[in-house]
Amino acid sequence: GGNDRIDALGRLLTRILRHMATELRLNMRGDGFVIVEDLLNLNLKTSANAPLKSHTIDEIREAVRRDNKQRFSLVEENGELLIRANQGHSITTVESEKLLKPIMSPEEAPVCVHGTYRKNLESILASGLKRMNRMHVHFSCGLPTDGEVISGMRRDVNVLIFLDIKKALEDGIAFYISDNKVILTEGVDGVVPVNY
Ligand code: HQG
Repeated sequence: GGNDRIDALGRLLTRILRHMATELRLNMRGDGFVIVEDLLNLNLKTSANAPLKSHTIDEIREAVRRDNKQRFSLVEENGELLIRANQGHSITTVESEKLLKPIMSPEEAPVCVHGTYRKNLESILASGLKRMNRMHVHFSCGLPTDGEVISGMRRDVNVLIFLDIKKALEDGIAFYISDNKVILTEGVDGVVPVNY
C-alpha cells in the first residue's frame, strides 16, 4: 500500500543521506544537505521496487513527516528544496560543527544514555564505546516510554550505558546534539573511554 511505498522510500533516503552520497557522487554540503531534485534523479530503486524517479516531492515530504525518529530535515533555500539526515552518518563530507549544535554545559543533557546489547558489553567495558562505522558514538537524551521509540537508540537494546557527560565535558571531549535530539561525540579518536 501507500504507506509501504513511503516507508521504503524513507529507508532508502536514510541509506543515501547517511552512507551512500559520496559513492553516488551526490553533491552534499558540509551540513549534510543535498538538493531533493538531485536525489530524485538517482538511478536507484526502493525495497518496494519503486525507482526514485517515480517518487514526487510530496512523497519525500510525507516520508520525512512519517519518520518515527525525525531522521530528516527539509529546508527551502533560494527556491530549492534541500534534505539531510539529522545524524547517523558514516560519510565524512559532513562536518560535526555544521551538522550539529555543540553542547556547552552538562545541564543541556541531564541524561545521556547509550543503548546496546549484552554480546557487546564485555568488549565495551574493555575498550570503551567506539563509533564503529559512523562519524559519532550515539546517545539518547532519555529512555523510551512504553511502546515508543526514542531517537538515538534501537528499540530492541537490552543494555543501557549511562555516560557521565559532565566529567567528559570537563575533560575537553566535544559533544553535540542533532535536530532530532540525539547526543553525539567523536570521543577521543572515535572512542569514549570507559572511565566516563
Ligand atoms: C557497539 C539507530 C563492541 C555499539 C539507533 C552498537 C541510533 C561496541 C554497535 C543509531 C563497542 C555500533 C546508532 C565495543 C560500541 N565493542 N561493540 N568497544 N563500542 N559498540 O549502528 O548506537 O534507526 O553504529 O553499542 O537508534 O547502535 O538507524 O550504533 O551496538 O540512533 O536511525 O557497536 O542508529 O538509529 O552500531 O546506533 P551503530 P548504534 P536509526
